[in-house]
Amino acid sequence: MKLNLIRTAKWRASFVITVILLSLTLVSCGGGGPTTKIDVTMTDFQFQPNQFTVPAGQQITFISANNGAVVHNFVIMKLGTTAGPFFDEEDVPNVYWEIELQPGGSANTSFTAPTEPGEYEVVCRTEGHIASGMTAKLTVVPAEQ
Ligand SMILES: [Cu+2]
Repeated sequence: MKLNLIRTAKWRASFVITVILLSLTLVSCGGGGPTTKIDVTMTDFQFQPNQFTVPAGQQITFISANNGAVVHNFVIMKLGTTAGPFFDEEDVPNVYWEIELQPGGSANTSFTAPTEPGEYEVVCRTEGHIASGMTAKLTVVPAEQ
């Protein structure tokens, strides 16, 4: 009887641990599915998170805060284009959508996701920030019919 109780307790503990591990895995993968809401924190010099998946052509709510000490931008480059190692004048025509946030600033706005599915580069165009690693990836997937 006592042994059975111990076994049950052990089984419960391993079950709880499994559930916790599973939920952590789901959270760290970001769920994988497309979302119509992007909530991103900008710091010196990162986007957190730095991967987004949205449905093509849909209105995307964009919520962001700049927790850094300098100006940051969220710049979505057009499909098939890249800003390269630094953003300069010749990259301007390749911008799909962008927003600039002052230090301590925040935004609650929206934009229309590109209609063409694919992987879009996201960068911060403030000088030197791409080199510092301030990039992200926007994946556009076909919208559900
Ligand atoms: Cu930046």
